[in-house]
Amino acid sequence: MLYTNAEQAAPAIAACVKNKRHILLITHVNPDGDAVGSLLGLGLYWEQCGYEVTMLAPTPLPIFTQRLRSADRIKVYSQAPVYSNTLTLPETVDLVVLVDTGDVQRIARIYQEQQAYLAARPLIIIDHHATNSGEGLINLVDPSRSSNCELLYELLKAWAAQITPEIATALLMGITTDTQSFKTSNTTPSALRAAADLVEAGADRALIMRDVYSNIPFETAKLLSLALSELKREGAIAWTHVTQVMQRSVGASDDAAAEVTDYIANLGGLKATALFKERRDGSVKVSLRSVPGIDVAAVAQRFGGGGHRQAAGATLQGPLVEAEQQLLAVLKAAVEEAPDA
Ligand SMILES: [Mn+2]
Repeated sequence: MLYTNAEQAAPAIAACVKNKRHILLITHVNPDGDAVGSLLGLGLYWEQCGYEVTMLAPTPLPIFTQRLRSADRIKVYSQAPVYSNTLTLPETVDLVVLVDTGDVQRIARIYQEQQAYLAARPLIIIDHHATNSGEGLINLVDPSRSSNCELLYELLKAWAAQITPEIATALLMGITTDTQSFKTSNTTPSALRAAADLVEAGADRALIMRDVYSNIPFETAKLLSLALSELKREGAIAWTHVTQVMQRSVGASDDAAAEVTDYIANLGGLKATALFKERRDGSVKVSLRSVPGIDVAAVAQRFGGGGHRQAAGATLQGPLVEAEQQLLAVLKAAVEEAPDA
């Protein structure tokens, strides 16, 4: 069943959850603020209702979310004990809920290693990616929402849920980060209203601002300077890259490249930007941003990726130079086809 609206989905999700005891919440690989906010916002609420809840991220949380109260409640699959190599998921789980995850494969190793486990349990998907394939028993997919956390807020509101300051802070984190601080085109009146309601419910706005925006590690700034020195422009497109050598030379973390993506997305006079990040295994992660009218999700999908019209990503095979050439050709065509954007 596919719902595109929280109010319509609320009774069906509530009915499915009602007779369950142990809920496993999972989000996407390389979780962002919206992913972490979604796990905590919904997870803490269901805990408050008396369910046993396990919150799981495929890979470690970004630094800026780690000071959220309860962030340490989230288990990280890739940090499973080395002796087993595969994290054993609790047998008592009788419902799996995927949040902020456009495609089940985006739970990465969990998807590959836990297929039998997942197949044996009902799945609910709650997401805001237009590219969501809707593989759950119940799917709530509303691409009009700025963030999955905004969608979850609508769902909690439909349930007349009690939103504690802790839940409010988690959800506001997701709305704030997915709208890049209320700057993106999906900063709708409803996103702003949700944020206002959450502040009213006691969300710690100051903590989010300090941790997300005034907390850039020194090594990340050094990486930014290296990446900006390689910035290139052709017409209305600008791009740059982050190599493993660059990253290692300044000791930057794996998620430092996100700062480069954000920085170049804020340059004026451009229609699209791309950051190519070389991964340890030699594959290349591209992060695309664009102005309204240019659909970078469609560009990403050509390479097996996905995301939103104005912010999307894909993983390409290396080497870096070839990945750049292939992707830029498609991106240029997309920009040229939309002369009015
Ligand atoms: Mn999101």
